[in-house]
Amino acid sequence: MKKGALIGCGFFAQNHLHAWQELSGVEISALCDRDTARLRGTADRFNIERTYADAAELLNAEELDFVDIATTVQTHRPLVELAATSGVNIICQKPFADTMEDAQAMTRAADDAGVTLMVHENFRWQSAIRAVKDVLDSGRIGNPFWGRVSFRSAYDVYSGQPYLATDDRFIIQDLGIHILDIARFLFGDARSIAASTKRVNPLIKAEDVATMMLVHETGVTSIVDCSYASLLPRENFPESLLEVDGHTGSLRLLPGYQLVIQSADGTEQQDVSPPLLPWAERPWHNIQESVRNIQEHFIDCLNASASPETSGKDNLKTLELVEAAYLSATDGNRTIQLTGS
Ligand code: NAD
Ligand code: 89V
Repeated sequence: MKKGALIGCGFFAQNHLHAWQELSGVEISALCDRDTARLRGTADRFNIERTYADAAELLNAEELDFVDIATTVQTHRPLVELAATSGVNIICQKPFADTMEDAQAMTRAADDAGVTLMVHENFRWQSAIRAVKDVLDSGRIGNPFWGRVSFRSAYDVYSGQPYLATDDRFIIQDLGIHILDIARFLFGDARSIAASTKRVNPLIKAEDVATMMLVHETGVTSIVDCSYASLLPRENFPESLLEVDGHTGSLRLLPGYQLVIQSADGTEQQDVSPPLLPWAERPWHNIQESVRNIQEHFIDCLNASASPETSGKDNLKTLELVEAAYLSATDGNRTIQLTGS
């Protein structure tokens, strides 16, 4: 049995706790939040007795295999470094860091301490995205040469996550980071990126629209486009739509989780809708299922002493794309060459 503690009992952490409770071989034995009302409410809801207002106290007092850090980005570095020096494994929410320097410091701290560090980069764990990856790996559409990963919505994300309206960065750092990670997952690491951003909603501080073009090491060119300012006939939140063209066919992941595959054998349509877990609610069920899947992967990796798919080191490459996209957008949309971190 792996024993963990959750740090940060806010909006999204409730999903983590539902998922931990559903998984076997893992138990969340303590909670930490500096907001006492949130701490108490979450402890009561999930029936967890041991609670702390301070993460250092938690780590001093508890015998843990891991901590699950579900705070916002500003506190990730101090909490990850604290957990690493305490010798516990770490799963940390995205965005992993505000700067590459912070991200590199955290991966170094984990390496020095010999602990596993995984970033909770969950979109690639959505079942529809996994289904697309399986088709690509099967070779049914041949070698992909072009792709598009698209997330366009007018869903009100600000009421659940008010910081999204006031932070200095918005859609690339919060959502684009997932969509860029999906592009990496499907098409491989990127060699270059160019980006354009826009703020359409006058009531928020930062950009709510971003369009990016990536050239991948595999030779794929991809478009990654995100918007929270697109009022469409059908609201698709929080679906990522996909288009991939390969040498012998193509695929499309259409609204409603409909996957259409065109190959020399003809057209096939599959329903790749995510299951509605007992604790989940529409339309978030797609994200909620991916939370369960990524947390299960984390425990599997701890049990097998294996490196997680979205380890801290792996996530440096997604973060480098985020940083390069902002640089491009503020510097005439120029193409930025990536170093591979
Ligand atoms: P939130 O503000 O609702 O919750 C964060 C909580 O952390 C708060 O209760 C706060 O008091 C607590 N906290 C902050 N610093 C702390 C510290 N040092 N010690 C103890 N407690 C501390 O935020 P949220 O909306 O739940 O988002 C949390 C993270 O989850 C963000 O990084 C966000 O980007 C991410 N998120 C991820 C997904 C996803 O699909 N992966 C979805 C939504 C949010
Ligand atoms: O997944 C996320 O990080 C969320 C949302 C889907 C609203 O962008 O913040």
